[in-house]
Amino acid sequence: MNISRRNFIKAGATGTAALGLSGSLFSKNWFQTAAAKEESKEKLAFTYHTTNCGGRCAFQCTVREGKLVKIVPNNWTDKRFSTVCLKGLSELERIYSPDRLQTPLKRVGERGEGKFVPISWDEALTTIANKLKELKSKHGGDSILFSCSSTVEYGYPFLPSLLGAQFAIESGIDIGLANGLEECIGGQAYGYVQNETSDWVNSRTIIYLGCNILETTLTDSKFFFKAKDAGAKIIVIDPTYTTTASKANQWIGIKPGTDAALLLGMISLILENNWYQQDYLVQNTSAPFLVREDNQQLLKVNDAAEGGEKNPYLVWDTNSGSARPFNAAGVKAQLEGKFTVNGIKVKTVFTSLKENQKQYTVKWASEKTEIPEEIIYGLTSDYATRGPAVLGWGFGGGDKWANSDVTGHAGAILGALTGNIGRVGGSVGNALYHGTSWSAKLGTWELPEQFKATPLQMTTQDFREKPNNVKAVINIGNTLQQHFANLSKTIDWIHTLDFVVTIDPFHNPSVNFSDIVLPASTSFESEYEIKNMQVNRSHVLLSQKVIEPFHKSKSDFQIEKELAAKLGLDQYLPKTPEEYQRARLNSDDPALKGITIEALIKNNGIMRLNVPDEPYRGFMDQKYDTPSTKLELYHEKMAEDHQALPTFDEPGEASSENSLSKKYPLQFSQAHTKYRVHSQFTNAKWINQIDQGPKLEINPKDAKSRGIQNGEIVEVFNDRGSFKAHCKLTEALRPGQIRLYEGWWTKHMVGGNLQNVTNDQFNPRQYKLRYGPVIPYNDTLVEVKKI
Ligand SMILES: Nc1nc2c(c(=O)[nH]1)N[C@H]1C(S)=C(S)[C@@H](COP(=O)(O)OP(=O)(O)OC[C@H]3O[C@@H](n4cnc5c(=O)[nH]c(N)nc54)[C@H](O)[C@@H]3O)O[C@H]1N2
Ligand SMILES: Nc1nc2c(c(=O)[nH]1)N[C@H]1C(S)=C(S)[C@@H](COP(=O)(O)OP(=O)(O)OC[C@H]3O[C@@H](n4cnc5c(=O)[nH]c(N)nc54)[C@H](O)[C@@H]3O)O[C@H]1N2
Ligand code: SF4
Ligand SMILES: [Mo]
Repeated sequence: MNISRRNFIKAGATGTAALGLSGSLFSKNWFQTAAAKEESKEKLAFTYHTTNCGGRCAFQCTVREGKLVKIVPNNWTDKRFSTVCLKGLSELERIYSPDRLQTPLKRVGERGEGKFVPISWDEALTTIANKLKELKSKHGGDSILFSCSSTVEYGYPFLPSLLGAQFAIESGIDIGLANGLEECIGGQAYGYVQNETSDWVNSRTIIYLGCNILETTLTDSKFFFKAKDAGAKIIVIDPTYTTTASKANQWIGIKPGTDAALLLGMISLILENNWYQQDYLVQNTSAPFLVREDNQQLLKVNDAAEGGEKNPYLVWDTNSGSARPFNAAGVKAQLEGKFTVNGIKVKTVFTSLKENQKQYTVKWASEKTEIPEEIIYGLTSDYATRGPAVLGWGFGGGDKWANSDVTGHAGAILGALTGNIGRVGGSVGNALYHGTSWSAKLGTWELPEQFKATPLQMTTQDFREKPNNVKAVINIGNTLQQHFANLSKTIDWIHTLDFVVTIDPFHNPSVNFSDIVLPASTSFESEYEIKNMQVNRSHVLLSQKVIEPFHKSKSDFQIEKELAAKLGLDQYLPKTPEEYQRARLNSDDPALKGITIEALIKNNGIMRLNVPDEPYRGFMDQKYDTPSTKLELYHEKMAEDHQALPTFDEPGEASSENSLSKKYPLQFSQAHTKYRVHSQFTNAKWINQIDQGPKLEINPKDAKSRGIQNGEIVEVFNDRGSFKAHCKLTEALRPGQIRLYEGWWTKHMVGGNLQNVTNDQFNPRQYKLRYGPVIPYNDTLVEVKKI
């Protein structure tokens, strides 16, 4: 299964109907494009889109006299993936945008002022290399932090090791729900659903919880509609009436930040109505394990040591009427009950769950979520009784809230109660990115032993406040805007650093805070015929050079290589991207058999792995990557935080229980839009014709009470800061919530940046969880006023 986004960046293929393009574009001829044959000055090149959008469309590009003039979908072996969206098509214009960084720059004004002079590559790289050498020798390699945007495919795989530096990508982002889910299932990263989306045709009920898949994984929309056509009931739970909600069988509006309450209410209904799968719970989960009443820990053979297969947890064996190891031969575990073992009072995890759930009646859930009781009942009945069911969430719904771990945990329990994990047509987890598919283990390029990166010492946001050794940030992309909430704190931190570098094709807002700026090429440009390669959606994709590096830009590969040379260390690196990709294909994974650079070139850059034709389905053997190999519903280490079983927790900030809501009564949501990928395409002129600049969306009721008319300029503010934008009145948003799609550059705003107001307060208990605390961007209270 695909597990890492670093090499993979959430994958792709699309339902063309959603794109609103004229029908003729989608004729067969267009897909097959014969045009190039007629023009001798034209060449075709094959690549894929590296933007972090959930897509991963592969392109056949037409280059005429050195210029990219046409993009059409490349032919995948699996034709369902042959797609492109407006953003892909708009690259024809955007990569030639005036916002491109043209040459290396050196800062001459204050940090943040945006005053630079052009310098040569030699001066830029020499300055950087000398500074990094100096920092490493004075303060150690860990004083250098590489902070990388999620879209950057060649994320400088060697320099952090050569320098002993730290490397961060999406630290504290998109891991809130996975934190809760993966304690139960075992580590996968990002907590993707267990089954590939093409398995949804086998589902009877699909619930999208805070997941706007028809915009945020456009290319999986055909699997959404196939499932709907095959009879799945599709239910969207979202505070906002979204594109996905509009195509579902049912939309359930929910009060933001209360997803855990809804899932807890559903768990109670399943328990009360005996809608749970008793045999599944006994065989595949920790439900029969025994919880000690005295210290809330699980009873094991040796209680002084960690539990696992070798030091098994005990269950109550109905055959012998005694406590025995869960994995001992002949044991028949009892699901419910209270017992005394060696004088210690214990009860099963299932019994504890039932007791913990008593407080979460459907009435309680209805009050918290503002969803009527009968709707919660119908939803739960659809989920638990119609057959295989998917509970699929996104990354921008319940995830970007301080209480997201509870939601993830409750979701895992729902999947376990109903036997929907490791089941055809079932799944629980993140439904975006085509995040689950057949995969293969690529080979690596090894550096000599002495070169090792320093493991990331904390969630990057904490570098701003906790004692640490970071003195230089190499920002690859736009992380200073995107990867930290509460921008003024980020700027204060930046001002304390010795050295800041940005490497990006565009003059994004992070650039202005940098001492040296390097113009990177886009994913279409390269000095070399072969650019990169990845395993995605059960295929291997190779990207070729489409055009020469534009202006004086260089590819990330070339920048890393030349910087390594300045450090006197380039002899350890691959000489060309091709050499690197050959090393990665050098693997004994049978899924890669016969897949070579030559074969990939012959196949226009796409080959299916040697894997079965059917959809990937995880955990069909019911073996999990947990200490007990079972689904672990009870989280011992969270007992002192009252989260051994999911226990409702109000949002960190955006809750009506919070007294701050009197001063700042509106919750500020920042969803992701089909028109952009985060902070990319804000400057795509063709798309800007449809999506004309930032619009602060607000319900007419909230606008009226503040005397705000459609289109007027408003200020959004709280104690952290403010920003200004034109407003748009819309009934799609519920009263009490406002929204601005994330990612807009500062220069596109009427004033400020949306990140000025976002909540950066971590939930302390989440430091104990596997991915650390999540940045609660959406858990933000604000007020709005007319200017
Ligand atoms: N307030 C708020 N903030 C958020 C979010 C939110 O919902 N609300 N969402 C968060 C989420 S989920 C995510 S994943 C992050 C995303 O934020 P990022 O990971 O920063 O992603 P992008 O904004 O797409 O930025 C990509 C940058 O990389 C540059 N780039 C593109 N290709 C290349 C390349 O080949 N080489 C180099 N060197 N640069 C390249 C682009 O020009 C762009 O400036 O944002 C997070 N920030
Ligand atoms: N086109 C495009 N595609 C993208 C991206 C992009 O920027 N552009 N970004 C990619 C990345 S990195 C990510 S992380 C994903 C994000 O993908 P999604 O998670 O699908 O995106 P969002 O729009 O952030 O949030 C999903 C929905 O959650 C809802 N929501 C907000 N708060 C709550 C809540 O408390 N409860 C519930 N139930 N719902 C809530 C929002 O109204 C929104 O409709 O998209 C990926 N795909
Ligand atoms: S931005 Fe559009 S074209 Fe690019 S990968 Fe995503 S869906 Fe495909
Ligand atoms: Mo993300």
